[in-house]
Amino acid sequence: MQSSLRSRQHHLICQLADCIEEIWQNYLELSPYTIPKDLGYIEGCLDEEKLVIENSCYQAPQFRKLHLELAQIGNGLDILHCVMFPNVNYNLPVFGADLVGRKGGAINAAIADLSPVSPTRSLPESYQLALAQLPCLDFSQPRGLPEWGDIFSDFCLFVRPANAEEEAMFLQRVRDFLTIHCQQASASLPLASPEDILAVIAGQRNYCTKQQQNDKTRRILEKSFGADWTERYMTTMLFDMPMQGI
Ligand code: BLA
Repeated sequence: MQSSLRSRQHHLICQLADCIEEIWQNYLELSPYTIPKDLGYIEGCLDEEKLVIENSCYQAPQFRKLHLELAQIGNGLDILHCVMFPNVNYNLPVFGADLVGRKGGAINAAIADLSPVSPTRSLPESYQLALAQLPCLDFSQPRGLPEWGDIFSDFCLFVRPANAEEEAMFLQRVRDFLTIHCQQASASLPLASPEDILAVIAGQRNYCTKQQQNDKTRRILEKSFGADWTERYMTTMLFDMPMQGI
């Protein structure tokens, strides 16, 4: 699963990518996921700077899509994007993470969350109990969520890590989120009632609709690939919705 881009990226992105794959391999029964053939490795040009995207995807019994994306713009801006979409017959939250930073410089945005998709907009009780056990963290530069960010949970971490210590704290917190999530998912039972499944579908569709409103992501992609390609990429690769009915 080694990628060529990874070794050239900001060290926190490289560490987080390794951590995500390690936990997926240790806790989940991974199987291949077919990426649309032109969307695995992508190159485009942004203001004459090259944009490179590397995607790797898996699936597992509880997850319809496990997506890890690494991107680099020119030789400077590094991005990690990760989403774990549960199968719609499991009432599980969506794990998401995004890191945006300058190679050799700071990570400007580091966000990670387990976002509820149930009609009550709250995490399953077992998640709340496990997450409440984690120590309180104090970051010197917390960041505020944009308007579409009402999909995120109370446990959402969105910061600009100020130094190596804060970077390590962020990495450990994501490791804890992923470990709790994989343990909870492995122990969870599929939903039986069509109404419950339809509610999860609606929740995941809302999550994707909101994420597709992230103009900062859209703008970066549009500059390199144009509006049509970006719309297709955001709706098929980054935040594809499950079908409306079953
Ligand atoms: C912010 N995402 C950003 C920013 C950029 C990108 C450039 C602005 C950084 C900053 O404000 O300092 C770019 N992110 C990308 C690109 C890709 C990407 C190009 O993933 C993919 C090719 N975004 C996600 C996920 C979450 C997320 C899964 O993809 C959360 C779980 C969140 N990104 C997120 C948020 C912001 C952000 C909340 C801040 C948006 C804002 O302040 O308006």
